Amino acid sequence: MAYTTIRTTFPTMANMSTSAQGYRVDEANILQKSWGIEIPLLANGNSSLYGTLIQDLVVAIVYETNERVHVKIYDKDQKQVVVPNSPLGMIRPNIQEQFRGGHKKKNNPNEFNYTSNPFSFQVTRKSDGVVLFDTTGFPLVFEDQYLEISTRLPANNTNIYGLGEVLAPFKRTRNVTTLFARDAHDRYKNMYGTQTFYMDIRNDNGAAHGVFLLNAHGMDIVTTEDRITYKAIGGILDFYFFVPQDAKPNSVVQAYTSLVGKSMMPAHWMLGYQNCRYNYTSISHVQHVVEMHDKNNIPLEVQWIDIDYMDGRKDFTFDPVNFPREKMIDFSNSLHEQGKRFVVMVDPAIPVGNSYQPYVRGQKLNVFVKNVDGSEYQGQVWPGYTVFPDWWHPNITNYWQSEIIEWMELLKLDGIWIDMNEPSSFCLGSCGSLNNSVKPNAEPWQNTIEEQLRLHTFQESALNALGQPPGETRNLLYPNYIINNGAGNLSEKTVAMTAQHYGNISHYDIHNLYGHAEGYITRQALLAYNSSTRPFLLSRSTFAGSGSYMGHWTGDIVSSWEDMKGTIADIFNFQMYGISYSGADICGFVGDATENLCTRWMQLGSFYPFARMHNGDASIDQEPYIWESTAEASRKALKVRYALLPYFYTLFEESNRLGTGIWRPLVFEYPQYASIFAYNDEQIMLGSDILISPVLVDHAVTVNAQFPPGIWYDWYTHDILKTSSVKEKFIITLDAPLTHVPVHIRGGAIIITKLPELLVDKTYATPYNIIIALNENRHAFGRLYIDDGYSIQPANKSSINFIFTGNTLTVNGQFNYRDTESIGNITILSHQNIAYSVATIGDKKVTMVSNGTTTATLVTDGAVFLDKAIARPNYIKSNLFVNRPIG
Ligand code: MIG
Repeated sequence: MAYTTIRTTFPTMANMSTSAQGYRVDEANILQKSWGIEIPLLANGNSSLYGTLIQDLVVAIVYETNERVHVKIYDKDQKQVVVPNSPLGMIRPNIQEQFRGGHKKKNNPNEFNYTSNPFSFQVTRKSDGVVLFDTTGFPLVFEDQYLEISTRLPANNTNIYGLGEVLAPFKRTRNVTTLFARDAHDRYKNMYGTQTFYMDIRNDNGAAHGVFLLNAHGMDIVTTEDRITYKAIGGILDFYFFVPQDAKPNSVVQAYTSLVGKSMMPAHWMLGYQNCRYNYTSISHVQHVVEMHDKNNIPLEVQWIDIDYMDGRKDFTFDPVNFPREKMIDFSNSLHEQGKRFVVMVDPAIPVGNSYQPYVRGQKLNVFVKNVDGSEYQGQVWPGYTVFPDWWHPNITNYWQSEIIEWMELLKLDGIWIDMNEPSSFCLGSCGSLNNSVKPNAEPWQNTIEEQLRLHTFQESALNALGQPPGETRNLLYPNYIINNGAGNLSEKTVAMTAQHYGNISHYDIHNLYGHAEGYITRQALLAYNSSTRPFLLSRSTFAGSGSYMGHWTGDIVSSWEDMKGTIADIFNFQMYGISYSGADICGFVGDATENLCTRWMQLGSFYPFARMHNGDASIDQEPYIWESTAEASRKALKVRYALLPYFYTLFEESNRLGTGIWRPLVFEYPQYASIFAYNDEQIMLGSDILISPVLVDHAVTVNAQFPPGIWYDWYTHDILKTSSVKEKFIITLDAPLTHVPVHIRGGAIIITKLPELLVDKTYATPYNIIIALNENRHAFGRLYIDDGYSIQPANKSSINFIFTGNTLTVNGQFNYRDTESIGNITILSHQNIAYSVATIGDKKVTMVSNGTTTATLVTDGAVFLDKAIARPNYIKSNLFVNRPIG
């Protein structure tokens, strides 16, 4: 089939294949196992839609845990390629083994039911009898290269979140989501990573559940008001349903990450503000940029360098003129002397060349991806023709570890940034291994359009000529069902689908796992380099569970108001996928930022879980000191971030242990108001206690923000939000002049802060301050986690609860971290006038400084420590209130 025959419209895409005959249950052969049930299915006919029909299927149902049921529909012969065990670290395909822990039907909140002919199934939540997943009326299609299944949704009652990576509003509406890793940032189209998890929050009662399809093949997922249809081009239908007992959205995220992995624990410094751009022209340019941050009193914790430092953009080399080796080493040292950190980019593609040692060494170990004929697959990336490390090869750990360790040691790096790992390749097929007369210039865009087309045709026929791997019956290059890939054919702009990985795995079957696997292998390398401190790794491509290895940034967003707003939904999504350490290029990558945009973006980005400015090679400068209002706004917003570092860090510890996100949409925290908050992807809850209401519109100086009922305190002024001004849908208009970003504390929270300094360590060296923000009942609660901030296995940790009730602050928990962590100020925010001004700490009477109205501050003189003493009953006691409302 010629390239030109590839369809660009998708006639079947939005429709289900209702004409399919489906399957029937082979009732006589149902097996009740110790771990669940196995239901054999037989095809009802032999006609197929897009490939070869698979006649015999098995549906295995396992009630795996008290909050999850596993429904796995697979081919009886197990010929379909499933998500491989390694290097995923997830429990994979051996079903018996996988199911051994199962059989928890009695306690399982789900019930699985099926209809025999045509086979369909329903997953029902027992507690309220609500059907969560229902394939009734949609015949199952199971072919070697086409799998289709649909579930019915109750129209107007569902809110679907997830299914990415996609640039779209947070609440998914009528849409086709294509999942096929691609080097592009493109609204509604497939992007860098693939995430097949979704959450459904129901409007009527706020109950949430989650659904995960473990399948790494390319697919389209069609969502309409009353249906979700999956259309995958391979693998099996391996579903997990998450129904936690309390049906809360955050619990669904916890249940999902219990399967795929919890987010990695960042070190303290990773929470600092970071700077980068593509096209810093020399090391002295970068030095100047670092100095300018200092001069302008803008905190800078980490300076990054993009591929600019490389010689000819080859990994592990230095541009001899602009970024010479010695100067790079000096730069790294000087950053470290200033208490700052250094991260650089390493791309997966390795340039071909017999004098380039990383290539030679990889060849010796045989670790590069192959063509069907066994020759080296040579694509094209920044440095010209390149090979691609095969992360599944048994020698790969050995290879990548020695390259990475040497590099880390040489530059004393604090982390690695992995880009282009979709994987991205600029030509079609193994263009580098073609003969010279048809080789294009090293960079395709140096050729004329006519030349590019001619080369493309040639590359395509060369790719076709390589043929299919031995024994392959599928059509890997031109599957009949054409997913809505933004790049066109599956092999465009990436490694060809017939390229071979270790163990005769075709790229077709693991394409979506390439970046995830690189992340896993790179993390192992970083751990081999330094096994005691937490590795730092940022990846563009991700898969389910990537968060336990690495962080993620959202790629090449545009410096526009629309894209700035879009980062909120993007980051909400990645929190839900368990990749908590995520962020977007502050002030945008493509195109030029303006002062207003960058000022507002710094206010938003100051609260990204991963807060880094990054800029494109052709864009004007946008560092926070470039414009006056931006500098001012950055200093103010980053002060809030740094004050909140203990709060952020505690959230990250919870994310690492429980799986919950750092950023949460209001609907996750207040699902009881789902119908009101469902569409809100403009405000951010930082954990449960801080609400950020950024300005997302040019020239706006107010924000129409939603506030759940209750008491909210202004971060800066401690003013109480007047609930009487709450209008329809809890909307309150807040003042937000250009350099101000509204931040509120939830009444009922105790927030532990630090005094903001320009570096994370310096900030951490200040005492802990306690903000007690009372609710209507004059209660408040907060938690603080402390460890050394960098160890993988910290020897000493403190996990401290702060409870305020009955005018007494009770502090309890575990106090194993050092005893010298002192408490500075204790501030009480109340909705009632504070009348008394006396408190005791231990047996000391202390005076509270009160403004006579609703706030009071207790100054400890640094004599109170977060040690066991503070946990004594009534250790901190105050008597503050008259029960008289304000006014
Ligand atoms: O194709 O390394 O998304 O952050 O600056 C461009 C250069 C390659 C894409 C990344 C971007 C990075 C750029 N890279």
